[in-house]
Amino acid sequence: MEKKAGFAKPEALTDALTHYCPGCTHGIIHRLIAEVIDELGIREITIGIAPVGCAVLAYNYFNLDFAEAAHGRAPAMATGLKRVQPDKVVFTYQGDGDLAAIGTAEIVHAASRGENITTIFINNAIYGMTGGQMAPTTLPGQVTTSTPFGRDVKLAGHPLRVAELIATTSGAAYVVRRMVTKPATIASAKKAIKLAFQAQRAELGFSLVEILSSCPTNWGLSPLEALEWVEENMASYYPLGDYKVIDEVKSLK
Ligand SMILES: Cc1ncc(C[n+]2csc(CCOP(=O)(O)OP(=O)(O)O)c2C)c(N)n1
Ligand code: SF4
Repeated sequence: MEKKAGFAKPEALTDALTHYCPGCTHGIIHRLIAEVIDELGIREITIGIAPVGCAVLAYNYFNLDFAEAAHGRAPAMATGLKRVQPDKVVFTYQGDGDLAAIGTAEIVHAASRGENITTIFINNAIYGMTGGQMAPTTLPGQVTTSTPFGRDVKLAGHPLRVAELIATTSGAAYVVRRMVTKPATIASAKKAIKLAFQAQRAELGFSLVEILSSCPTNWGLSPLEALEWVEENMASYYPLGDYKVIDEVKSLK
């Protein structure tokens, strides 16, 4: 049967089958990024940086130039690539273990320096790839393999709100939080990704789109339950919203 144009695979995705678990929203986010790259016509000039984590093989799934960074170091690699090739569009794709634990210094300083790069930050409140250990973004009371009685904030500290933190940096131009649980929220996430890339093309500085994402496997939930868990538990601790949008970015809309 002929595919409807709207559902055709974006050119910016390869034909490779992904290894993501059923119901994992990494796949949805990959597709949104690819659709945006196609719509902006920037596939030939875009360079992605893959993280360490479940998205470690992202370079196999995107049909564009990709580099692989050591755990948490994607913003440093993106900085170098963008500085030597300022005409390229450079983005990092990072999970919460990658970006908000081992990579905290890199992301804070890249944003603070106002590097003209884009980060797509996947917050699924857990270390997915390594077996479901506590991440910096694990919710208070959340059971993980390393917090079997639930995260005790007195012992393990409080979850880190990354969008709010990065929005305080002077070099950040566009910092927002979205989720991908149903058509309306997915459409909103896509618009945010597009605006982030447009901000970079307009040389306005650092942009970060945090996306609340599901990990049904390590949360021990069905795919549908996991989406509900994002809406009911994650979105209340990590409110969706625009945390920093400088005027020049607003005028791009
Ligand atoms: C230097 C280093 N330390 C630790 C690890 C182990 N490690 C691999 S993935 C990962 C966490 C990934 O979690 P996250 O970034 O949240 O991505 P997810 O798998 O949930 O998508 C860790 C700690 C590693 N590969 N390298
Ligand atoms: S372990 Fe979690 S984050 Fe990793 S692919 Fe499976 S559902 Fe997605």
